[in-house]
This record gives sequence, C-alpha cells and structure tokens, in this order.
Amino acid sequence: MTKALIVIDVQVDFCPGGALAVPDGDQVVAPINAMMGKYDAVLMTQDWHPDGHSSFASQYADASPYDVVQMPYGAQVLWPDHCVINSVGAQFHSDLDLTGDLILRKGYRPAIDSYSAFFENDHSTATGLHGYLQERRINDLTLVGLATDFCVAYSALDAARLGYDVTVDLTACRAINLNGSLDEALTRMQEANVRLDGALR
Ligand code: VGL
Ligand code: ZN
Repeated sequence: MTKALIVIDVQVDFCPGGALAVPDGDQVVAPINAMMGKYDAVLMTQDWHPDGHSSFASQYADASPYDVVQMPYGAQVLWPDHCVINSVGAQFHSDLDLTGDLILRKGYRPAIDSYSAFFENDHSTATGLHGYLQERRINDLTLVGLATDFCVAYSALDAARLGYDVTVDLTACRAINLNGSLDEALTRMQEANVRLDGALR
C-alpha cells in the first residue's frame, strides 16, 4: 500500500484575515506539518484563479458573495474574489511545510470552478491527478486542509468514486459551513465510504 497525504488549499485567503477566511483555518497548519513524515508522498493543491474568475460574485451586476447561480455545468456558489493568481492571498500559509512532492493548481480556467483536486466542477474535466497517482502506484489517500465542506469533500468524493481508499482527517480540516454544507458533506462522504478520522473541529 502506497500512501499519500493530500493537503488541500492551505492558503492565505482561506485563513483568518484572508478574502474567504475559513473560521480557524490557520489551525490546520501545525497538525498537517506533523503528519507529513508518515506518508510515501505529500501532495498539495493550490486554488489558483485568474482575475475576474466566473466564480467571483464581483463579476455579476446583481449578485452577492454566497449567492448560488446556475452555470452551464450546474449550480455554483459565488465567492468573494480569492486566490487570484500571483496574489499574496493565493500563497500557501507561511508556516506550512512545503517539503512535498507535487503542487497541483486548480480553478485556473475562467469559465469553470474546480473544488476537487481530481475534476473541475463539471465533474468531467480531469486535472491529471488521477494519472499521476496511478503512475506512482498510490492507492491510499488521506485528505486534510480547507475547506472540509467544499474542496476537501469534493476531492474525497471523487477519490472514492475513482476507487481509492480514502480517509479525511477531521482534526486537520476546517469548514466554511454555508447553509448546512458541512452536514451535507459529512453525510455524503460517509455514504461514499470515506473514512472520517478524528473529531470534527
Ligand atoms: C474553496 C470555495 C472556493 C475551498 C475554494 O478550498 O474549499 N472553497 N474556492
Ligand atoms: Zn476558489
């Protein structure tokens, strides 16, 4: 069994003071750094949006952040501008250990958002991560990071669907929790046989 730790979006904009701050988002950094030595591979994702990305509420005349709109690929939450390519907010948290093998950027296509590390929000445009993991014979994934109910959950659900053995370590995750999104994400992950480790924070 080859095991990877996948660290999701531990970036300045998702931490307190950031543009899309996840409550206590910075609290994941210490536990994640402490976990890294226990895996054969450590991969990180980085939310990475061009200016004017279609998931930004600022792009619509009469929309506010956290409104939900219909995109050609389905429902999409509109967010405050965040993780803009090359901005400070898109950088990893400055205390995060970057001794990893791979940084995977996602969300860089203007017309489509990408929560999952595996597929964009149309659930069919691949990021290439599955091929990377297959070629390295990695079949056991532990996911941690931000946010539990969006990018962590979408990644975990896709990974389970692709046949990986998937664990989400809740002690090293924090949630946005928008209109029940956390409960829904936890239920969907349980139904998909994603192992939920540790107590919810
Ligand atoms: C995320 C909303 C928008 C996340 C990224 O990392 O969970 N959420 N972009
Ligand atoms: Zn984003």
